[in-house]
Order: sequence, then structure tokens, then C-alpha cells
Amino acid sequence: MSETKIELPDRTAGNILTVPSPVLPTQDRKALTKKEMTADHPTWCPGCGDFSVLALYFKLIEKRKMWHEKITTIAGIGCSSRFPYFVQAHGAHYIHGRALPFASGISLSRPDLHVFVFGGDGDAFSIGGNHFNHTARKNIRMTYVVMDNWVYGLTKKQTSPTSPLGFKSKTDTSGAVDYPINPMKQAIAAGATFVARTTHSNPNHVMQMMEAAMDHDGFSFVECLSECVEFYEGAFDASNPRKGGVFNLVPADHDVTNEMAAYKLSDEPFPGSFGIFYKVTKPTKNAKEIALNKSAMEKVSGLKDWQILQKTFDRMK
Ligand SMILES: Cc1ncc(C[n+]2csc(CCOP(=O)(O)OP(=O)(O)O)c2C)c(N)n1
Ligand code: SF4
Ligand SMILES: [Mg+2]
Repeated sequence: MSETKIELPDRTAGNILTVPSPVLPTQDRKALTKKEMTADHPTWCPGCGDFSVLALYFKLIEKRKMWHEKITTIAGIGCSSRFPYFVQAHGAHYIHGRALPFASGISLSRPDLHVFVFGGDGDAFSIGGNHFNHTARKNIRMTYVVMDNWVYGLTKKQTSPTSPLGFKSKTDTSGAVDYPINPMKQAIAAGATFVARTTHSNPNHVMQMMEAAMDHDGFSFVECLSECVEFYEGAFDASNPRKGGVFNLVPADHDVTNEMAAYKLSDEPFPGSFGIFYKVTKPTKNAKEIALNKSAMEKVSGLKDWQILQKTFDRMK
């Protein structure tokens, strides 16, 4: 594996700090085959929407000729979070709700690769809700795909933060009484710089959204409706034309940089619109950290380690 040179950001270029996009391969190696990307046989129930997301992730890796050492796949805990088990690449099936802090460490220390995080609605918005807000506001570069099935699947049907009012589950036997969160509004309000919505039943669209998210320099969030056929069958039929529903794209004249317009789209009743709701450019924490490190290094340029240490002691006198 060749050494990757990490370039420092140009601090003179306006106020926007950038770090180079992950170094992705070009012609000298072949794209990975599905066999080379597959680590294990997915253990999801037959018909689960998560299969579609995994298949499209493989397609994306193939299309963009990403190699094992240039991607990492992180998740928390849940059916959806079993994702990294099935991908033959660096990754981790981490602690419930803690995928984002783990992914943040990787993203900040390895700007030469792209970090993908996959998980469920419980993992993202219940136990991991706090981390979601903070990773978004820090604009740490990664792609976070939440496979939203409106239920806790792995633990066999509890109400999740996205379950609609009235949903009957093991924790709300007479129907959910708490108002659900709106993932799109939450992501925009938290400071995510790329916010998109898609559904497992439209593979081309999932692929488009994941690819656009990956190309975004910042925290990119994709809500992907992914049906739990075991515990919430038919939840998304109204968004699936093959089941009598409608799949509406975000209107062509929607201004993705207009925060208010993005909230308005997020407020549409289900099935709403699908596509990129919000996308803006802001300095990432990745770039800011590189700049900070650079200026700290400049202050001690030419000094030996013991001289740097001596300076520290002198300051403490
Ligand atoms: C600290 C902790 N609390 C609770 C659990 C139990 N638990 C595992 S997965 C899960 C929720 C999964 O729901 P979601 O994130 O929506 O994923 P899905 O299974 O629906 O894909 C819960 C409560 C756990 N593993 N760890
Ligand atoms: S329980 Fe639901 S979310 Fe989990 S694998 Fe089965 S269908 Fe998918
Ligand atoms: Mg879920």
C-alpha cells in the first residue's frame, strides 16, 4: 500500500477550510468484485429492507473503485447495525448508540479514507441521539445512513423514536402516545451540512443519495426508509408505487441551500418527498484540526523534542 500524503488546508482561500477528498483509486487496480466485498452471509429476515441498502453499498464501492483500505464501515447495535459484519473491509460493530463518536475518531485521524456509518432509528435517535446532534454540529466528514424502519427490530418490536402515534408495540400495547421525531428536521437543526431522504424500495435512488452523500465534504446524513417485514410490515407502502403508493422526488426548483425550504419539505405528511433536502458548504472539523495542528507545529518548528519540553516547563514556572 502506498503512503498517502495528507495535504494541509490552504488557510488563505476565503474562510472555507478544506481537506483533500479521500484519495480514491483510478485505473491501476480493478474494482472490487462483490465476492471480494462480501464477508459473511447477511442474517436478516428474508424480505428485510436492509438487504437493499447493503447491495447498493457494494455497488457504490464497485462503481467508485474503492478498495478495502480506503473505506471503513461502522455501526452501533441493531439489525441494521449488523451491516459491518457483512462487508469485507475495515469496520466495527460498535456499542449501541456510539457509532458516531467511534467514526469521528477515524474520520479525524484518517482524512485519506471515507467513513461510512450505518444504523437504525433507535441507535441514531434514542440512545445515540446526543451523539447525532454533536457529530452533525461539528461537521465531521463522514456519511451516516440511518436505515429507518420505525421500530426496534433486533429486540423484537418496541416503539422507536420514529414510530408514528398509535403504533402498537411491546412497549406501547395500546398504541404509541409519544410524538415521533422528524429525522430530517432534526438533522438540519443539528447542523448537518448534507441531508437527504430515500427508500429501500427505490434502489437507483438509494445509490444516487449515497453517492452524493459520499462526495459531500462534511457530515452527510441520509434517512433511508427500510422496511422491517417482521415487526412493521407495510409501514412504507404509501411511498412505494408497486404497492399503490407514490414516490415523489424533491421538486426540481427546490433550493438545497435554503434552510427554511428544507424544513418545509421535512414537514410534508408521509410519504413526503425524496432527494436532497439540504446541502451547504461549511468548514469541517477535519480541516480545522489540521489547521490547528499545523499552526501548533509552526510554533515549534526546528526545535528538538527536549527543547519543546523545556519550553513547556518554562511556561509553568
Ligand atoms: C446499552 C444498550 N441498551 C439497549 C440495548 C438493546 N438494544 C439492542 S438493539 C436496540 C434497538 C435497535 O433498534 P434500531 O436501532 O432501530 O435498529 P433495528 O434493529 O430496528 O435495525 C436495543 C434497544 C443494547 N444492546 N445496549
Ligand atoms: S427483525 Fe425486522 S429489521 Fe430485523 S432483520 Fe428482521 S425484518 Fe429486518
Ligand atoms: Mg429500527
